[in-house]
Amino acid sequence: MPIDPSSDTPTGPAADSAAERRAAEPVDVKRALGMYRVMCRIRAFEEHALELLKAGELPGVIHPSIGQEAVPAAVCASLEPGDYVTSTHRGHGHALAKGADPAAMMGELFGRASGACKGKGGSMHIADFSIGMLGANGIVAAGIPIAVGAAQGIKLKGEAAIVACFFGDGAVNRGPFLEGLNWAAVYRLPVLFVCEDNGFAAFTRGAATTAGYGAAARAESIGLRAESVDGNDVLELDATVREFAAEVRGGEGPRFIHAKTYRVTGHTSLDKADYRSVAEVALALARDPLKRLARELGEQGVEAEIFETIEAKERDAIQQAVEAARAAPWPEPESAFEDVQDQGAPR
Ligand SMILES: Cc1ncc(C[n+]2csc(CCOP(=O)(O)OP(=O)(O)O)c2C)c(N)n1
Ligand SMILES: [Mg+2]
Repeated sequence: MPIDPSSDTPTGPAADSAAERRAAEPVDVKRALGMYRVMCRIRAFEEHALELLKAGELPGVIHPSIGQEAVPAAVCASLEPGDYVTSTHRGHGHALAKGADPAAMMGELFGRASGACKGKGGSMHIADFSIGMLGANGIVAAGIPIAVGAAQGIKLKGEAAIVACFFGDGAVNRGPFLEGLNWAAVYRLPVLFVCEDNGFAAFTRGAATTAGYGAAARAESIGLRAESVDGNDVLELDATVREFAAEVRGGEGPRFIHAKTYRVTGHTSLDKADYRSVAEVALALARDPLKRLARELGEQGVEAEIFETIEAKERDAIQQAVEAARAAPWPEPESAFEDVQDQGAPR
């Protein structure tokens, strides 16, 4: 029997309210198509990157988020340009959804001077402060205290912004998760915590390493309003994010969303993920967030051509980003000493 990806990790309390919230309102087609566009952009970016890696055109590896696109698309649909996000090692979707330029991101993957970090960061360290993207991060759970610190800064300065903090299901078993949530709750900081539960922490299933009722229950135990939602249903996510983000923005303190999704690829571009069955992956593919939204909007009368046009446009834009990155110069060797934090370092 294949494992149902929707039920292999603990989901905790309030699993039904998100679905009820979503069912209670008519679909805003324009907003839904906007999220569809963002999901297509993320999918096209990563599929192109995987091809380029296979062809030997890109150095290193990437951590693809194919199958998980609904989470950043829905979360960032409720963010303002002045809001912030913190990310993970699997961060392309977070940056793109927050408005990062695909050409600058592709330039970064190629290691070129045109990259978002001038070619010094690579896939796993993309940051762009100009759009509030505070950085991808190779250390599991390290984005959590960064988000909380940013939110403390916002509060001290009396700003109106909020922080969306993305992290994986593996992060909930590390110390910074408790530290960060506790601090945010004590100071009622404007953070929307978003656990992207893709079923795995590297090669291990979440259920094998997570005790009790899981992420949302842990957040509730600290006093945060928390809910588990279907992370492959962008409309369900959107309905919950809108409500929770409005509360965070209104000064009600941090909120927590546990989004159940599925990592369709391996952990990295090198991982064949043969520790799971073909049938299990097929089950997840049937829940693909892009196809699901297209099917549902189609039932409401949105023509198939609209989805095809959006998808083709996003693919073209990414292809152009690839060509721009290929043509961009390498960083000058002297630039290795620019943008480096050296305060207090011995000379
Ligand atoms: C502190 C720390 N421990 C271990 C690792 C090695 N590692 C990299 S990704 C990963 C799994 C993370 O799982 P999860 O948080 O669920 O994120 P996902 O990869 O599923 O997106 C691990 C253990 C690391 N990068 N940092
Ligand atoms: Mg995971």
